[in-house]
Parts: sequence; structure tokens; C-alpha cells
Amino acid sequence: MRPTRPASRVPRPQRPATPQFLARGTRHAARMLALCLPLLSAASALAAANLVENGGFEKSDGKLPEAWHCKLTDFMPKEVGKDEGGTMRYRYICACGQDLGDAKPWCGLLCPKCSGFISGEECGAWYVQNHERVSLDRNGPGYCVKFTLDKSTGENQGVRIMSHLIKVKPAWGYVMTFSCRTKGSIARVWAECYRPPQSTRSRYWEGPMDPAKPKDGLERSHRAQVNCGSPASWETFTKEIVAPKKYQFEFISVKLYAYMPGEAWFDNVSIRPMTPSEYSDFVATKNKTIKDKRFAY
Ligand SMILES: [Ca+2]
Ligand SMILES: [Zn+2]
Repeated sequence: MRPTRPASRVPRPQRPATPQFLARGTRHAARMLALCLPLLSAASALAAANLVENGGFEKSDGKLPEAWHCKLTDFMPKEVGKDEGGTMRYRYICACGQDLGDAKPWCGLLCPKCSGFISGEECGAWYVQNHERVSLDRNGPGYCVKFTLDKSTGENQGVRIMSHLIKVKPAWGYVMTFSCRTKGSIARVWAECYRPPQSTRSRYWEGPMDPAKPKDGLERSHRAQVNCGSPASWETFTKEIVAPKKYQFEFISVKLYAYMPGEAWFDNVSIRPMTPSEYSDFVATKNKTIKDKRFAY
């Protein structure tokens, strides 16, 4: 959040402005500014650095967190015969039955019929009830997100939510941090990283989609994974998100996931750009140990 500033173009109510009042007011304002400015700029720099919208789960509709995709769907390919060249053609069918077209749907699209978020994976109907297992819980003075996994869900598909797509600067590194705790379940978190498709086949989606508007397609080019295990009390995890040169990405979505029957809680999800020295240190260290130079950073 930015510090609020008086909007200069809005006319202010008139106040009796004696010279004394002005002088005292100006001195007072200058003193307050001197006191507050370092704090304000440090606070706004910190706040601005988190690229994950509502990473602390404080904003919600009362049931589900804002800026996270909790109501999910997926699709399966349906063969519709070969074209003249002998290549099998498909239609991609949403778990709700909606025909999503002849191009494989990509991460960031929403089904126009059931409004489920499409991750781009062929998971069929696994996650259509996912949102029923997601809720908000208290964490100290604020909120966190909670997954509740019954036996069948825990032993099969698990529960997951994905952040809104985050547009990032390509060819740069990022740092993800988050906290989690569990009871019975095992937690895993990914930073799923995407880029525009490298194939020349044109694709376009006119239906509803993530606010980042991935109209022309996205493909996953990198992922950073954190195996959290089963921390019984809040534990904070940190992970670098840096792709080898040939897998540069332009979008990130954070995927919070848990499996095995039980419960899992997540809070304080954050992604920030690396500092120039963090980035050059990471690249130098990684490249030292890389055997196959095609995968250099
Ligand atoms: Ca929180
Ligand atoms: Zn659907």
C-alpha cells in the first residue's frame, strides 16, 4: 500500500489561515515529514516488492481469498479424426462438458460455462470440487488460507489453489517466500513459470481469463518447487525462481498444494525481484556446476 497523499487537484475546504497558523503548520509538517519519510519509503518499498496480490490472504469475499484461483476445472482431449496430413485433431472438453476449442487450453483461461480456472494440465474433473475444501482461517490478528482434505481427496488429487498470473521482467531472478503448517497433510508449493508459446500455431481466446489476460497462449517453461513436508507449526520457506537462459519466463503463478488426509495452512506468500548482486551470485554459482552448457543460466 502506498502512503496516501492529499490529492492536489481536489479543492480543499477553506480554513482560517492566519500567518501564525501557517508558520506553525509548516514547521510541524516539515518535522512530521522528516520523521515519517524514511519509514514511509521503507514501508512502501517493502509493500511494492511483493508481486503476489493478496499473498497474506487478508482480502476475501468472506469465504475464499481474493486474487487466488480456488474454483478450478480442467479438460481432456477428445479425438475428432485425422486431418489431410494424417495428424490427429482434437477438441478440448472441460470437465463440465463445455467444448473449449481445438487448441489445447493454456494456464490463465476460465471456462465460459462453469467459470473454473484452467491450469493447462489435463486433469479432467479432479479439481471441480476443489474450492469446497478451501477456506479462510485466523492466523494471529489476520487471516490465512486453509485446505481440508478428506481421506479420498488426500490420497488422490489433493487440494490446490493458484495465484493470479504475475507479469514479470524476463531474464531476471525472483525470490519466493511463504509460511505453512500442516496436520496430517503434506504441503508442496510451486512457482509455475510461463512464457508465450514458442510454436507458430496461432491461438486466441475470447472467453473469460485471468486478469493478466493471456489471450494468445502461454506455455510452462520453468517451475521452482518447494517440498515443505509436514511442519506442525508455522515454518517459513524461501526459494529462488531463476530459469536457465533457454527457459526464460514472463509470467509466474504460485501454486499452493497439499495431499494426504488432514489439513494445511498457508500465509505470507511473497515474490520479489532479486537484487542485482543476488542475481549475479546465483547465476555464477549455478553456472559453475552446470555440465551441459545448453542449460546455462
Ligand atoms: Ca495473513
Ligand atoms: Zn467448464
